[in-house]
Amino acid sequence: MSLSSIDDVLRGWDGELAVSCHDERTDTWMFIAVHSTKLGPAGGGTRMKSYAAPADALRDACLLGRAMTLKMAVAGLPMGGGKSVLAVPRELSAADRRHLLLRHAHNVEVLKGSYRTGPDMNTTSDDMDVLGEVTEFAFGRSEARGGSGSSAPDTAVGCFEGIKASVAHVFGSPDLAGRSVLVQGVGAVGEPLVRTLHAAGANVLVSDVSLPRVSALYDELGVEVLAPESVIGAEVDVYAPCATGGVIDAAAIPRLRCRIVAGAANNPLGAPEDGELLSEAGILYAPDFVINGGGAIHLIGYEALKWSKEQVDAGVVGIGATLTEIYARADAEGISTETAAERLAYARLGQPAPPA
Ligand code: PPY
Repeated sequence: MSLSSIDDVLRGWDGELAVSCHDERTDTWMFIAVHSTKLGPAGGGTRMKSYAAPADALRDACLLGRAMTLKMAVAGLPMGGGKSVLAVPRELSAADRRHLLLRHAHNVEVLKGSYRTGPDMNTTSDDMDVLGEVTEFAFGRSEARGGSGSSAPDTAVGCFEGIKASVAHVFGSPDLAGRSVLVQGVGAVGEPLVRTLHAAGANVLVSDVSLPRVSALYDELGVEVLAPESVIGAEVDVYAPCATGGVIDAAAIPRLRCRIVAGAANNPLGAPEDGELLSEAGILYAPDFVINGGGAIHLIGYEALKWSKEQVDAGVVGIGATLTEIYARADAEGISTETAAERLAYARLGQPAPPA
């Protein structure tokens, strides 16, 4: 990611506000980006990660917060969008991690419910339990502490439904038997996704920067393992990025040999216009904020809306139908699927979509 200044980040951002502080004990920059409260309190997870510069972390929070606004709107949830980033300089000791989480919980509490957090990259239900000692505005606490537990399995289910809808659009049938699907990143979401795809008869390929993770799946399911540098050029029906964002950029797109990009990673595109480049390359793109909405549906459904399991499951499975509708609109209007999805979100927000 390029080095950027706070000036670049906030001038170009259409969100409501970003709050920040620096934690001296852990040398961590802490950001909360509240992108929109138009449809309800801003919701979005807390990400813990290292960045080259504080402004890069702020940019991540701002763009991820915007994606949350679109995600909530498309999923029909009465919430706005936001995100937090704890830009740690290194992996923290347990005591330092707890200190940082308690400070973050205090910051969330200061926002009095206008921003509500949850687990995200490198944070878990256990971390939400720590936040819960200070603030009630943390979704995804453990079931023992009154939360709805990990939303990752439901994110995987939504992604699976989205892959089927995408395969149906391109190949005329949602049947995954014999279809090749490459899952990049086999963590909390990617791993259950691999199992579901495998059970559905797909020819699953996996890649992860962590060798133990992929070798466990190789031993158990016999899935093919790809080196991280072979992912972009892999000849597969579906490429499912389920790890970090920014993997599909102007340099990667001409090298892609897949028919479909449909994965659970947030912000997989390097830049907004990369959605158009994928479309021009004849690759069907499942917009991230639609296909990865299962986690938000799980957290908000169970905890804010008090939905039953049947209602949450129906919401998560509905991601397939939402994508089918977006693909039909994109075809009918001659626009990219990213643009069609953004227009759907902005229509629900009652705001004009930014120019494509
Ligand atoms: C995500 O879907 O990326 C999230 O961050 C999930 C979420 C949704 C609502 C509150 C907290 C986290």
